Amino acid sequence: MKLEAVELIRLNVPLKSAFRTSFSSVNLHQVVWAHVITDQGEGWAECGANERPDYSNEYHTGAMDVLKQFILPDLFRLGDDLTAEAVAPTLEWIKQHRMAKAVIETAILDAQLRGENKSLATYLGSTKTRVPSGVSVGIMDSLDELMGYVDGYINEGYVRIKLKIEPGWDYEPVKLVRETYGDDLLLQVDANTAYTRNDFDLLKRLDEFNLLLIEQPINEEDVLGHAKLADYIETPVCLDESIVSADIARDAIELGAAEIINIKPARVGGYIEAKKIHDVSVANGIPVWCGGMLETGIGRAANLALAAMPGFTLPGDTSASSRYFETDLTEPFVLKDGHLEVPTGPGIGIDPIPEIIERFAVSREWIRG
Ligand code: OSB
Ligand code: MG
Repeated sequence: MKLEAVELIRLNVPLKSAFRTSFSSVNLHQVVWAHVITDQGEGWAECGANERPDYSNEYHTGAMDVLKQFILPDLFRLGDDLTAEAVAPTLEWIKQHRMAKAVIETAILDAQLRGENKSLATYLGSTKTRVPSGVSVGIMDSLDELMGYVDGYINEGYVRIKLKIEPGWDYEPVKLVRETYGDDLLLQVDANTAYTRNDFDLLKRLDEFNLLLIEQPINEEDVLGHAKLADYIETPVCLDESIVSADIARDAIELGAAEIINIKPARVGGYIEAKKIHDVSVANGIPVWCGGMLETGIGRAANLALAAMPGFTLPGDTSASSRYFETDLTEPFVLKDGHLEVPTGPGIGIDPIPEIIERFAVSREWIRG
């Protein structure tokens, strides 16, 4: 396969409601897509980087810059030797920048698989035809507002609720949700690194609520701190931000820091590395689930293929399009009986709708080899 041209598209897609985490509040999904043209056909992918370097060190214009200056020239230079599998080894000299690497590897993989008439789910060895949907619920201004959203999601059929927490918004909201819906509700929390090693007693108070897990309570670089916390509390510690590669996953598991892992392909450099994390987790008896970055249908389709792998034994943040957007950029993903169907078409199995790209695109730029 040969890379002929790449279109980088910046999109601003309105969210139905503001999504607040311990690190930001957003009401617009500002995102970059890669649209690749190869001699075998085209491919699409969504970049996980946020507008600001608040979830990880990556951000839009940074990702676009490293793509244009370093990543794309190297991939054009591969000529006929381009394959999705060759992307990561070619780019290994570029430190980190995993979200930028992931978007281009995924778009190339989409083109490659479309050319082979094979679905991403088949490529990954996925076994399920549908996956259970959880929903990630942001920090709210009041408990009343929170309960309005949680109630709506439960009525729609979401099978698991994840509450975003931060100091001052933890014990009370979790207690209220647990007491309102009872012990059968699958409930978990995500702190996005908002706590420190000094907060272990505060986090231990959550033990009474029988949570599925607590996600990334402290700094992403403090893997040992998470191991200490995992010893101290009953709630299983799940890592998100800390797990940027299969090697780190292996080490975090051995340390006892990762009792569960949230796999986000964007964060780890793409679906090939994500599969390796799945494999090392399964080999060690560690459950995994698929995280999200508020993706449009283009990113969501690929995440569903991953979430259908056998080790994904917990519901993911793979919600329906309607959880985020009035208008998605693909055919919307619809919740059926608490599940989303895994696309079966070639590649990511779904196409963007050109008129809707035009509606939300703020810039489109072509780069040629
Ligand atoms: O930590 O999982 C996270 C969204 C943006 C950045 C980080 C996270 C999230 C979510 C939402 O929790 C997941 C989703 O519904 O896509
Ligand atoms: Mg998280």
